[in-house]
Order: sequence, then structure tokens, then C-alpha cells
Amino acid sequence: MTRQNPAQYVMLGGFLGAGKTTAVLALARHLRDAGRRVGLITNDQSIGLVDTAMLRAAGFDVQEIAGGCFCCRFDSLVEASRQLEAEAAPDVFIAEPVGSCTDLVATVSYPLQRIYGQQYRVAPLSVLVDPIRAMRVLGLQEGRSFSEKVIYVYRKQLEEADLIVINKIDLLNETDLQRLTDKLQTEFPAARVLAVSTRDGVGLEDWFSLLESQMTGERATMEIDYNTYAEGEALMGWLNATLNINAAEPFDGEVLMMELAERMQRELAAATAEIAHLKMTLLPRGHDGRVAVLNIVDNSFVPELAQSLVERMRQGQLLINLRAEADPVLLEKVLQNAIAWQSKRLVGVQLELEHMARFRPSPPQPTWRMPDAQQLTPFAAQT
Ligand SMILES: Nc1nc2c(ncn2[C@@H]2O[C@H](COP(=O)(O)OP(=O)(O)OP(=O)(O)O)[C@@H](O)[C@H]2O)c(=O)[nH]1
Ligand SMILES: [Mg+2]
Repeated sequence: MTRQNPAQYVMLGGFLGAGKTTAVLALARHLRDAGRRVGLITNDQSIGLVDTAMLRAAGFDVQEIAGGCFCCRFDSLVEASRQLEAEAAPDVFIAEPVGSCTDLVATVSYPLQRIYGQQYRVAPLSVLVDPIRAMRVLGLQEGRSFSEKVIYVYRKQLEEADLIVINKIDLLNETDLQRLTDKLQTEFPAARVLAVSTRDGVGLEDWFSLLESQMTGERATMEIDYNTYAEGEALMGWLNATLNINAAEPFDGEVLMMELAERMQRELAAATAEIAHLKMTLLPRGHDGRVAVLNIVDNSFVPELAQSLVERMRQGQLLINLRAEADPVLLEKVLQNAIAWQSKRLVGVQLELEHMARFRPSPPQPTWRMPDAQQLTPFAAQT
């Protein structure tokens, strides 16, 4: 397949809960409004992704790569792009990597540019940052954070960024924004630091025009210790669940979702298991594709409805994705306890667990790893 003009390939990275999917949606809408065709690619270690459901509900063509990150499933990433190409012939692909992944320039951007440079023009790598999480990790604010090896991964993500995008600046005062910007710029001098609020649409124009006008660089990739990376990633517990909901009478699905989330949050906090991201999507049957989306991005966070329903519901599906620094067995127990508690309270509403996967991510084994933009080398040959 050869195109006349290469499609743009944009990757929006960043740690769990930083706002990647919200930004994917904002960029996709911005491009669609400008008359461009957009194809989206989501990624997770398992099936049942909240992000995919949410982006599809917004009317975009989405391909999901489950069962491993982009770097380890490089061929699937290319295949997903081909599928989108056949379905929608996008001018721009926007891909969201797994939030615990790093070394994406060496294992995804450069190989893509090198092998498929005729077809794709790879944009600079953006790494989004939740400012509260970043201030805690970088020691600018008190509060619970992650353990050392998880922070290793977090910092590696920032180190390889072309653009560090401080998101959610609506949550910061000017002094803290300045302190955070200075700290990031000092510690990660190779990156350009931007400040945006994806939610309020602040700062997006400048960021998006940089993505359109520039290509990924030619610089040497960062040094990284894959053992520490694997250990850090494996400290995060992962839980994806799908619940079927059936009720005799119409009821308020959002209250159910909110109460389940609060219950889980409370039990996780009591077990000192730091939440990176707990997200839920409620898909009522027969409501014109409308969905409700709930998020929690740390233990002290007030659960937030990013999208809401207008009507009461009787049947539907609830997708739950939880990532926390904890044993996945604990995550399952917390979910089961919350379901049991909710089932007792809501007489006449049945909650049935259709699918559940819980695990720790396995050690990353990228297909390719390029030390710079020129040398194409299989990862296995370097270890
Ligand atoms: N206040 C505020 N919240 C935001 C902004 N952008 C995103 N959020 C919220 O941050 C939370 C996480 O957003 P997502 O876009 O799902 O984050 P993500 O990086 O895709 O998360 P993972 O896919 O789990 O890694 C949601 O509650 C969003 O509504 C923003 O600009 N301001
Ligand atoms: Mg996401």
C-alpha cells in the first residue's frame, strides 16, 4: 500500500489518568471540524476497554489493540492502521499507548518512520501530565505517590518526550503552574513544555499546530534499564471487568456507577493501594449510543462524571478498568465486595459479571528497538 501523501501519525502518551483519551477526542474533533479524516487506535493489556467504548460513542472509527502494548505488538499496530485505512482512509491517525508504557520513540515512532515512512509521517511524541500527580512525583507537593520503580517509569516517559504537555491547568493556580513548568523544563531540558486544559480547550491550538507542523526528531534515544522498567510496570495491578445490568424497573444508572466507584475507592484507600486510574463506562441498552463515563485519578479524587445520561435505564453494560499500585487479587476482591454490597442494596437490579481479567503487565518485549532514527534493530538482538 503506497499513498500519495503520507498520513500523519500522532501518538499521545503519558501516565495513567493524565488525560490522553480526553486529548485524543479533542484533537480528533478539531481535525474533523477542519475537514480532515481521522482514525483512532487504542491500546490495552486486555479486552473491554473504557476508552474504546467512549471514543466510538463519540462517532469515530476506532481500532483497539488488546493483549499488549504498541511496542510489543508493533505488527498489530501496523495492521490496525491498515484496517482503518481500508475503512476510513484517514489523513491523521491518533494513537493512545498504554499509560504505563515508555521507550515509545525507540520502539514505535522510529521503526514506524523508518519502515513505513512512505505511508506515515510521525509527529513529535507528546507526553501528557496530570499536574497534581506530577507535583507529588517531582516533590513539589505533599501527598501519596507511587513507589520508586513506578516513578522510574513515570520519569522515563517524561525524558523521551518531544512535548511535555501539562494538562488540567484549570486545577492549578498560576504560582503552581509556574513552579511545575520550571521544574519540568529544568529536569527534562530536551522537551518543550506546554500547558493546556483539554477540558476547557485552553492552549490546544498551539499544541495541535506543533503536532501538524513538525516531525519526530532524529536524536539518539534515551538509555533505559528494561529490568527496572519491567519491575516498575509490574507493580501496577490491572483489572478489566464487564458487568451486565438487568432491572425490573427503570433506575438511575449513574447513581449505581458512582456508588460502586466510591465503595471501591474507599476500600482501596483503606488498603493503601494508590489508584492510578479507575474508569467506568455505562452503556444503557437502547439509548441511542449515549454513554456515561466516570473517572477517579487518585485516592483523594472526588469521582467525576465526564459524560452523563439523561434518562433512567433498565438494562445495559458497565465496563470497569482499574489500574492501581496493588496486587491484582486485591483489586478483584474490592470489585467483588462492591458488587455484593450494591446487589444487596439495590433490590430488583441484577449485576452479573460477564468478563473479568486481572493481572500485572508482563515484561515489555518490543518487536524493534532503534537506538536512533536510522539503525533498525530487532529488540531481541540487543538483550
Ligand atoms: N480538570 C480537568 N480534568 C481533565 C482534563 N482533561 C482530562 N481530565 C480528566 O482526567 C481524567 C482522566 O482522563 P483520561 O482522558 O481518561 O485519561 P487517560 O490518560 O486516557 O487515562 P488512561 O487511559 O487510564 O491512561 C478524566 O476524569 C478526565 O475528565 C482537564 O483539562 N481538566
Ligand atoms: Mg485513556
